[in-house]
Amino acid sequence: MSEEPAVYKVSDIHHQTFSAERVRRDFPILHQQVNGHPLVYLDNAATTQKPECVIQAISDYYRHDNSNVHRGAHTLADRATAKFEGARTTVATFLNAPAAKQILWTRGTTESINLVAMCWGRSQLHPGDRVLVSAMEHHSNIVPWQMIAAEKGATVEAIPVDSTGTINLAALNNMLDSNVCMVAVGHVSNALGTINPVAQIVQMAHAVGALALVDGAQAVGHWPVDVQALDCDFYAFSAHKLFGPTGLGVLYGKLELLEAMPPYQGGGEMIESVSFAGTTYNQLPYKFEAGTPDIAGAIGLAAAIDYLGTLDRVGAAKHEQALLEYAQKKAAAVPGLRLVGTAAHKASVLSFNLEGVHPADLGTLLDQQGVAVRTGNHCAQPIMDQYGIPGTVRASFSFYNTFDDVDRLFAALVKARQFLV
Ligand code: C6P
Repeated sequence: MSEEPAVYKVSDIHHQTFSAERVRRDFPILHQQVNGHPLVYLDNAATTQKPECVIQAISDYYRHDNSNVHRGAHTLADRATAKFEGARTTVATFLNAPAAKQILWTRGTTESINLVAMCWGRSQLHPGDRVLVSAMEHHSNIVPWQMIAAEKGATVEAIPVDSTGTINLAALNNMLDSNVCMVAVGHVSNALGTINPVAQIVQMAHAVGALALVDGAQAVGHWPVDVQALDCDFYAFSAHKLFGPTGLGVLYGKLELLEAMPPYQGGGEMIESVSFAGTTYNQLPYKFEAGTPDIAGAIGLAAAIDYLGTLDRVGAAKHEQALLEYAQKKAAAVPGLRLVGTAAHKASVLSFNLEGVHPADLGTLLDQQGVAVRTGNHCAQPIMDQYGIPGTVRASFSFYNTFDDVDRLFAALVKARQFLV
């Protein structure tokens, strides 16, 4: 194994008591001017920024260890394989999964959900079966189900969501019957910020013999997740929303389900033996990992998780909630500002519209003042349609944001408003 350069040893970074100001120093990208203003990065639901140790872990891998995994008969290949499989164990520990082989690498949350739809759905769904998803899901937790349902003669139905962005559990209860095979819900809505009661939804699904998939894309960056406590059958997330690199995702699955599911991509690594008489598949997790994986990405994600391990995550979560409350108070004082997503339990996502202003125009004017937000339907068109709006402006906070960032957002908003209304 190569020596870790001293500069990024996570043991050197100690954040015993949470301080956003101190944590910000670990994220080089935050310290720049954009359009002549210090950057205020409030697009964390789209992707989180990467701490120096993640950037260095990836760079170090390419500088010292780059090789293909599982194949080589040489030292670099052994090092790469050890780091890559070590990263899988890091993710398993992070999610409290029973075993590392229950962690599959994918390209992102999107591919993780597609994998379940194609591998589990193709083998298990039958005509008349029902898949339930909430009305506020991201498209990646709707469309894969629609695709496989069309192929198998099943249906995809929306669990109602009310005007605050809260799932109607009574309606879900009425929808559940023995034809429901899968309930797939987001842990946190990317468009509204709602934190869904996923443990309860999993229990309700299991009570009628259905499986439950949780889309954790927007949850993992905010608090530690325990897949055994949730008892979900599948849990999906993307590394890039957890301070890791883009291009890598994770799918956790229960062992007996993963063992029983056929693979959906064929190629190298996923096989045990290949002949023209017939091919047999590799054991878990490799059965689902055809081709050369994103080795550097996995190493970067492990570095991100190690970094989070040095933080006071309870303190970080409290800080994010305080930012949200502060922003909500400031929003209430802006005439014509309407919050979209006002559920009782919310992650630090502030979605809103300003009367008479198109979200895209507002986003552009905020950017000109150095404030980065996302605008549009946030890949959650059904819930936008339900609310009769084309989209929203979304400011999403991470633990490295400050109260000053919130002040800058609202100062920029007031200024933008003068041009637009
Ligand atoms: N949401 C956002 O700005 P990928 O693209 O595969 O890494 O993640 C897809 C995805 C799935 N579920 C939820 C709840 C998500 O928020 C996302 C990605 C980004 O909100 C990009 S659309």
